[in-house]
Amino acid sequence: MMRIDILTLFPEMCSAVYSESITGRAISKGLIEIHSRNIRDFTKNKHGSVDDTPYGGGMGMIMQAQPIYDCYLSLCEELGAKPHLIYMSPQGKVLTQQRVKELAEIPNLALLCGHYEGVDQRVIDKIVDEEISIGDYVLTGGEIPALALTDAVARMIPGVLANDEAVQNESHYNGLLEYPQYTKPAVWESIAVPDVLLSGHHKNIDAWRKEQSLKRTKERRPDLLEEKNL
Ligand code: 4GS
Repeated sequence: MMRIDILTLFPEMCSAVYSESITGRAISKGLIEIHSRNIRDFTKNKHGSVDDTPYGGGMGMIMQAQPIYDCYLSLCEELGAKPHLIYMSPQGKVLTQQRVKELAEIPNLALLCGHYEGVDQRVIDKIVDEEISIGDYVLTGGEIPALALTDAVARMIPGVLANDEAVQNESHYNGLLEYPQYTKPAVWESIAVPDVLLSGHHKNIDAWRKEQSLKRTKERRPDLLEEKNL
């Protein structure tokens, strides 16, 4: 079974999110284990602090190596193995659906969440296997990125989603954006659903959806098409 461990200063923030909805159900069904480990529990500082000012000067505080390292070692001990440790940071490679699929095959993932201005580079160099960013913008902590990655990985595990089609048809699964979707009523605010969807002609419906996906991708994300053609 797959297991994900989140190394964080805010374990309750993480568990509050993954205990709900589809990830919560996946945990109850025994399809995935998700845990959070509080980095602060591993401080050896008498004040319980986990950060200090940067050498060389500059703004803000830096997370110290020792509590992170000891938190990681205690996880390794509990697992009886080294997990694949990912540091969530804007310096990492931007996460893609392709990488999500690959990560879903790794039995033990651990996600390190930074806070403040950063993490002492020495502990990153010593234990981190991979750095991943969820996008080119800056958050206040790595928890939301870790939860985004956890959510994306969990839904790739067989049995987590109701039907496998839900996985297959979605945006980015085949490198294209999703086609537009409609539900009842057939006319709303004088706006009708496209005729083809009411025709019952499945070949035509598939062709229309494929064409809409391509059109949308061309208009909104031409970069995805270029990537596909490479
Ligand atoms: C991201 C991101 C991020 C960077 C954490 C500043 C606190 C913050 N992490 N993808 N220090 N984007 N991290 O913004 O992963």
